[in-house]
Amino acid sequence: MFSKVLVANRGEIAVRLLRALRELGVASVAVYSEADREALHVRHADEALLIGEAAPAASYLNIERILDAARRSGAEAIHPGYGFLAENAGFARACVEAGLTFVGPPAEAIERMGDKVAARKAAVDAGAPVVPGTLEPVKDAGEVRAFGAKHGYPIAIKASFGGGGRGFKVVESEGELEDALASAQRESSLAFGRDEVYLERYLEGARHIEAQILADQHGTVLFLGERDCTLQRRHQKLVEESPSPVVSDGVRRRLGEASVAIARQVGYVNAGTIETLLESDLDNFYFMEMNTRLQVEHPVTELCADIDLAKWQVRIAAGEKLPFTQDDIAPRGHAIECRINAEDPAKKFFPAPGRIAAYVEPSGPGVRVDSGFGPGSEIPRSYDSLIAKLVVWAEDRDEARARMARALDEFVISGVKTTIPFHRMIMDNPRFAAGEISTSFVENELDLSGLRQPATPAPAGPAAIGERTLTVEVGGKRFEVAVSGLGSDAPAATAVARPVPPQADPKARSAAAGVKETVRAPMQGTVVKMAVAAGDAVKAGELLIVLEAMKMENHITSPRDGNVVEMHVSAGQNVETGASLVTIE
Ligand code: MV4
Repeated sequence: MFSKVLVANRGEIAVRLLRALRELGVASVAVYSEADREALHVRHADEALLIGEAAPAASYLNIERILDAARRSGAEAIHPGYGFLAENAGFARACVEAGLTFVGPPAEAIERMGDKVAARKAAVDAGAPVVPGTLEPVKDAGEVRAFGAKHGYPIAIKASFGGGGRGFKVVESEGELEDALASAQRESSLAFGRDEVYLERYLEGARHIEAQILADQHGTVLFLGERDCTLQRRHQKLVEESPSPVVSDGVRRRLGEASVAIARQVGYVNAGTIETLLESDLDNFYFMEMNTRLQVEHPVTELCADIDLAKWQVRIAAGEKLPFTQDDIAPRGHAIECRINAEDPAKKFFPAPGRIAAYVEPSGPGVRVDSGFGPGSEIPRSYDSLIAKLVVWAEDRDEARARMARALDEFVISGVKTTIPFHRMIMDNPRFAAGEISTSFVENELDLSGLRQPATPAPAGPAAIGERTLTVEVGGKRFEVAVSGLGSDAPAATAVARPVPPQADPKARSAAAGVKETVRAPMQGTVVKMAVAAGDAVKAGELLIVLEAMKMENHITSPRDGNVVEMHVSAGQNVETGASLVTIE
């Protein structure tokens, strides 16, 4: 076993890994950026080293600075966590060249799976089912047209070096194909510096099922069960569970065999995840890609399989042998994870960074909280918005849902808006309760605009019992007033879920003569394409502008039929949320 390991990450996953090292009796090193001087993960390590400024490129993504921190501290191995450098084959290689152990798969396996076309070939070679599609990158629209003629529509265009929904486009018909291809290529080069794309038949109403793999250096490859990650929004997972409520024993057995075969095919070692789509018939699954890291949602597998994945990652990297076989793996019960993000679910999950005021974690039977923050913590704007993962285990799914609802009610976070009210509503949603959702559920079937954040609890102490003091300004003069019946007496989260009202046929909304309507930017971003010009006649739903935000392209369409009377922006321009884009009359 190593005597000292460096954790090249931050937030909840750094805390998770530092805890694992402490339990293993291995000395730990944290690294932190200037934005994370007060961060919780720093306090969980035996020593901590500042590696650079807040910008990820200057710190958590900076290979040289991380290797230097390892040298300075005398660490023998580096655990990358997820995100940042976790799936960077160059980093894995640089570790080895510096005489350090990378706690993860061999660089060759990361590289092979990072190329999604090569990954599809590996899956085919392993005899696993892959989504019908190309086994080479496509170069031009003619190839897409030929694929459509052969396999029909819709078609999925995907970035060969992509992930996370970037460079992913669905083509519904031949007419959309050229624009979609160009858009996927632009998005892909922007996000990944390469514009190769490939094609798949688009599977409608599919579920997102992933398989957890754990492999040692001695030829043991285990399947530890599946996770259902269907509940997402814009490719951001929100709720994960294990087992999947819709995976039969037969599908599970085939999924496990296929996943192990794929891992063996690429010489995989350490923890990894095979991502699949399960068709709406709930019988056919298809390999999509492999994630060569420990995933955010690994705790649901840990709770059901009763295995500590983080500790096994370190032991495997140190050369230890897995002491069990596939026959010893018998996942039990049901686990659910909710991602508690600093985001406002009523405002399209807009990031809500800031300083946490009150923070009280739930506890009690079957509850686990993996958190990177606490009372007074700052959620910096520079990184993702994950505050904590709330994970529960129970004997069955209904008990797990009830336990999660109870734990969500106990969880107090004030000072920043969070996804807690969203999750609380989901736990009672009849469709979720029945396990009947697809990947479009959050976007198409929920109206979240009425979701309310819980009232800020009154501060602890005598004031919390009956009375608290507020400062009010009346006519510019400040008064101290004692009020009662506020704070802790206020109702808890009122979660309102209403079905989305049927959309009026946009075509029926014809242009009311002389009435102007200005289309505004739904988010801050860069105008990358102007699809119309002043004077053009447009139809409801027609593309007006392509707005790139957070490396994703957003199509801004016309709310109704009419004429473009004014363009307020031009290509290349940066716009703020709410900025006027196009006026239609
Ligand atoms: C698909 C698909 C249907 N058919 N591929 C979205 C991001 C990328 N990782 C893969 N994605 C999808 N690929 C084919 N051939 C549907 C999705 C998809 C999706 C997949 C998993 C979880 C959520 C999703 C939400 C929308 C679309």
